[in-house]
Amino acid sequence: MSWIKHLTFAIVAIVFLCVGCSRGAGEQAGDRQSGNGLTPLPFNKVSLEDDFWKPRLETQAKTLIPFALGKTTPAVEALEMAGDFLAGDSTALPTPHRYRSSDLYKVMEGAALLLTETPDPALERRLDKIIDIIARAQQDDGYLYVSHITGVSKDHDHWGGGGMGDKPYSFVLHSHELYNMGHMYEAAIAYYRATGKDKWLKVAEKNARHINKVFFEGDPDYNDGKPVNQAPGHQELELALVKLFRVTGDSLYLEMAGKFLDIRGKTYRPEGEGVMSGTYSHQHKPPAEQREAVGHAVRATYMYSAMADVEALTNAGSYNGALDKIWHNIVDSKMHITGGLGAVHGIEGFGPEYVLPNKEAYNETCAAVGNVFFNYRMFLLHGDARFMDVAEVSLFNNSLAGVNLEGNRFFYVNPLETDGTTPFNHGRPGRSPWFNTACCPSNIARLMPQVSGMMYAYSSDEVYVTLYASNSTQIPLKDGAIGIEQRSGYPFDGKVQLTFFPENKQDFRLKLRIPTWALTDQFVPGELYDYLHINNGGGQWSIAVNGEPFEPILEKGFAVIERTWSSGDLVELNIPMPVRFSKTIEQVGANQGKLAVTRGPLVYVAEGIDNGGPVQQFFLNEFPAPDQIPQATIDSGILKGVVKVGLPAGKVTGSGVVSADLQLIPYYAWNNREDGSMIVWFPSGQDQVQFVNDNMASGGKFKYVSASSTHQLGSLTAISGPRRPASSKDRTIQPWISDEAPDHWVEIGLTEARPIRSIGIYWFDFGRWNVKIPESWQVQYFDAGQWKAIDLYVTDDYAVDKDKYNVVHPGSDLRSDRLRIRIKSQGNTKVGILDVDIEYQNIDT
Ligand code: FUB
Ligand code: ZN
Repeated sequence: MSWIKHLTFAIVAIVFLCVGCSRGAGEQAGDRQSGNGLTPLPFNKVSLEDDFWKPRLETQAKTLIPFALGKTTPAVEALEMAGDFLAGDSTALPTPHRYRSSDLYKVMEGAALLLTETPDPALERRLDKIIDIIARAQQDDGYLYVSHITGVSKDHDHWGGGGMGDKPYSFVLHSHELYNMGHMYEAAIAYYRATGKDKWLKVAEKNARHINKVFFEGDPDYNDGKPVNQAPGHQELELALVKLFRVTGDSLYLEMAGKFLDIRGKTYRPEGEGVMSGTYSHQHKPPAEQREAVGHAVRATYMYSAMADVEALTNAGSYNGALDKIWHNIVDSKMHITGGLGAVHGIEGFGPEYVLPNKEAYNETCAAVGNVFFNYRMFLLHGDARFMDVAEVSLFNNSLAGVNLEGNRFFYVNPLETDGTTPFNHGRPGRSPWFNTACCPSNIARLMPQVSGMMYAYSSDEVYVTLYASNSTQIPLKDGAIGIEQRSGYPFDGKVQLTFFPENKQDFRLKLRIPTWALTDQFVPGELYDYLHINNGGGQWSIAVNGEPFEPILEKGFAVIERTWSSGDLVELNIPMPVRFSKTIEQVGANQGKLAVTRGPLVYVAEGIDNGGPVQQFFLNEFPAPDQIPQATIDSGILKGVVKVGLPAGKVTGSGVVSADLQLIPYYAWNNREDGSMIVWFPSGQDQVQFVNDNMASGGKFKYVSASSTHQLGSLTAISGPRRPASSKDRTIQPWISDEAPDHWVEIGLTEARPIRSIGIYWFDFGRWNVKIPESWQVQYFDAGQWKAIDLYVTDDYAVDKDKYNVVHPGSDLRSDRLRIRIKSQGNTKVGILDVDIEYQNIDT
């Protein structure tokens, strides 16, 4: 493998630097960098002093982390049971699950990152206790996977009986054994950096050596002693191995990351449909030969991140061609303006080029986080600002939207339009307190504290300023450390002041990122989106050094200031943030005749709550000069500090078109006050307004509904009717209620056999009449004279939660005009349903 040739060189070239070491003992080794010589300044070296990120981190510490640690307690309990099992006690066994522990690890990673910034002895003690439990759940040989260790995997009949395989590493395509470990390594590394304690890091290293033996050398206890030699179905371990290399300096881990990338698509290729296809998990070709972004978007971005990492560290050139083409394929044809990736439901992934629906967009929060990770690593690989520009757009828009401002409600799915009632977010029409698959909230928990680590990078005589926010830091250049104080109101204000305090008077090159949204006619790099020229003239970005205007040269999107620096030197960067309008290239059918509004790096939306009802009624056809557009900082309430924008608009009403003042707020801040309508892409004229609520247009949604029984208190019209329940106790809808029996069914006839995307059930239970949430349920479809169970999507379960739609997605193509919901009661009770929501695979291109 060509990259291995370069490894020795890369390792020799590693620069050992201690950048203002704080608590963590892992600092010197942890910051090593090689290859192109660009070193990221770690998050814990940047002290935030701003009004945007710092308050969010305080919310993380106060709310999100304690809340998320509470939610992930079942994973701790399961690990505890695995530890007991290994100690000979099998009285309590965990429920089988493939990746629950990964969510816990991500939350712990987030907690550890915060500890660096804000020491918290109680939190540290809590983490130490969980770390003891994790260490106890690890087998002596290093293996760590609760369901196989305790043997409960044999009871896991979900999804064809094979979600985990029947023994360790027998189904790495979907078992998530390596995915869990990757997240554990990242968390263990964060904890080591934060505290200097290495117990967990040793657990991670022991596991990594075990994996190396089993996968690449052969271990008599696994796979009959033959090397497994197969890449994981869900990427993550690869990038975590690179981190493990960075923190320990042990080249084995970098070598393993390279091997896992290079055997992918060579030693094993799934050849089924859907989640069993080669493209879903990027095993259709070896990564170095891939040219397009396909399949599951989170898995993809984690893999691309690892490729960029390995490339940066080895300089082998193995992945450059693939990364370049894939990156272009994304930004030229598959990325929403919010930085969202993975537009299509079903595979949670990339669709064909230009399929970028708005209402129907999937855009998993994790995929946006992955987009940030990938582009940040591409920046480190190439030193080119356009990658940071994509990372920034994905960070400030789709990723940040993933959590509310209070830190306790989340988006998994991130559409660019909604009517306020469609339960797009895995069963809810707005944010959800948690999810049965909790990858997204836990990803947010660890993303936010990493942001300060993406603000600066450096080489021996260059300082890159890559994201703006008030902070102070020290950067270790070859001729001495440079203290920096940055002041900025970013992302709402583009004025940035940087004061420099070099240890000695010295020469270095300062490189300030000038974002695509200010430097070009586009909001974000790529061919998809262009500004309308109609309202330009917001002013040019400019730089002053010690009060004197300065004309910098531009290098790869960075303004370069090269001089001999003295203490107190002041650089003022001014990037005006006029309100701009963007259009999409004509290949994207969903956005034709539509405009999006941006300001600086932020995408703006209109929400029903600010605009007196459904925002689908408005159109934009007036484009005032930037200085004529009202903009104000909201001074109270949950949105305090957010800059809102007002625009003249037309509004289509039942009695004609009227003028209106449309109020807009940033995309990341939507759905913080109530569930309601939202829109990003506005019709540019009255004719483009399509104000019809498809879901509610007709009285009966289905051709027919029948049931095994209907109690006299209930009615089947709840199921076929248009109303959306407010809660499982909603008495304004007459629910369907069964008679008392152990088993029930409800049958739904559909007008045609269109491909079905999801089925959601809203259970009724108001604590009386012996109506109870059922014990379990299942969806069947009618085929060749028989009722057959649908295949469930790989991460779905038949949940029985109250106050939401319990949504399942078919794991393979499902077209049927007859569905049955089979329901088992908790004993001999009645069961009740307030609504059934069936969504089709129709994409509004
Ligand atoms: O499979 C683990 C996580 O669950 C994935 O990253 C998400 O897309 C969700 O499917
Ligand atoms: Zn997720």
